[in-house]
Amino acid sequence: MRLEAVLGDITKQDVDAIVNAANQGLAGGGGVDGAIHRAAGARDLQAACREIGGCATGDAVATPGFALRARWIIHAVGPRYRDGAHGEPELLASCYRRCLEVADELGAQSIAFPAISTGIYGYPQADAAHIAVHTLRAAPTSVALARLVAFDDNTLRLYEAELQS
Ligand code: AR6
Repeated sequence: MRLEAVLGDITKQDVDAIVNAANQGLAGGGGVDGAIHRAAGARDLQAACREIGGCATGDAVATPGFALRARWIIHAVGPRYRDGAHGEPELLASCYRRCLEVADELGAQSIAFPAISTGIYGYPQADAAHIAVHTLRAAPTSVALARLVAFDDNTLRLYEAELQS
């Protein structure tokens, strides 16, 4: 699998599946979740999420992409960061692994990830970038391309450093 990092808006990515940084209730919210709901069509996406009902922290579920260019949205629920000693690294790594597993089940060839948990959920950006790159590199998958979409320059720099290491 090719792994790359770009600066941009995940809702604009031309990939088979984009990942949403969701909450356990799949209830929508701010940050990237709000942007994805607006771009996909909030009514359709809310109805699809309601039908699924919810998702555990560390897990991921798929809905259609509706008005997005991406055919699917994979909703992953990252951990809320407390101090790093409450299973946060394992739960964040699990999100990335589960997204690839769901992508494989869907037959998606390309997937774009936001920096899960690093906004409202408070995960330190450098630690989260390390986990994202190392987990994706180690995961067995049929996905051909995984793109890490940074929404700010600092996150992009962190991804680039991890990709070079
Ligand atoms: N494209 C790419 N990345 C983005 C975009 C975008 N359009 N918008 C924001 N980001 P957050 P979390 C980045 O807070 O920390 C929601 O209310 C943002 O800069 O969206 O996992 C959910 O419903 C940051 O780097 O997600 C949950 O309740 C990253 O996306 C909760 O927030 C993640 O920030 C989840 O919090």
